[in-house]
Amino acid sequence: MTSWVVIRMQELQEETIQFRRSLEELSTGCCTREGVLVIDNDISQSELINDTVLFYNSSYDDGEAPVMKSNNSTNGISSDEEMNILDGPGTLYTRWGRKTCPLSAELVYDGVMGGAYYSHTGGGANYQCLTLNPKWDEPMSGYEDYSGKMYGTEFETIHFNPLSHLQDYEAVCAVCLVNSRSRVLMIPGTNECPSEEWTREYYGYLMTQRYELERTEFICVDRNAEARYASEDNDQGALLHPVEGICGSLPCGPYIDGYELTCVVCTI
Ligand SMILES: [Ca+2]
Ligand SMILES: [Ca+2]
Repeated sequence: MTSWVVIRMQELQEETIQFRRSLEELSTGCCTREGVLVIDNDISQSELINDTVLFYNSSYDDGEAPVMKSNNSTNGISSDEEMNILDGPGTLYTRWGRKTCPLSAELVYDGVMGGAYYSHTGGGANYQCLTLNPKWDEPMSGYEDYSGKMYGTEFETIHFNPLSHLQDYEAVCAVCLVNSRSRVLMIPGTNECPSEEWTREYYGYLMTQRYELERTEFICVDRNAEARYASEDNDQGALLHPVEGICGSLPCGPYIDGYELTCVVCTI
């Protein structure tokens, strides 16, 4: 038998923890809880525990929170973990400079930062979060001239006190899954989110490759960045430098000439 349950997801702060808690509340018959979940019709404890709850594409009423339907027909799969993966539209972001995710998100995978060599004019401009578990499909040994090249990504922060201890170390990264918030925003120039409705996932420094080198992109690197173990040799590769604001073309006053820009990654 298939029964449909309509669940309205509202603002979730610390969503992972609260979502799990709210499932318990739902299973004991609780129907509403402000800011967590509102369930429109009854769902029994056995249905929640024994059946996998699958959330299909959400639809939006005018001005309403996303509405999700769960089909709790039995399909033999049942776990909280499954529910967490499927519990909403969700979103993903890359946490540059750390190999773990904050409590507000779940780790999808961690890896090392990669990119094109700092002086190469071709290849990709964007930094990558490379898996530490690569799989191959008919690779050919040796170098081929007609190829792009992927290098590791080193901190070049010797002149920037907050990150100077990372000089020449290779940066790590993590891809993080947010279950219930569905929009992600990186704001350059601040380490605070726009309002309390937003969840600050992480904050840090805006970084890119030095202005005299080839162009990469601007990314937000965690304030407490980590490096790959024992990677202090100067291997070069793609590089990470802090970004200074230049006032004049930028409005002076809010921006101070030569100050290194902060950044924040927020979800809602
Ligand atoms: Ca290195
Ligand atoms: Ca400076």
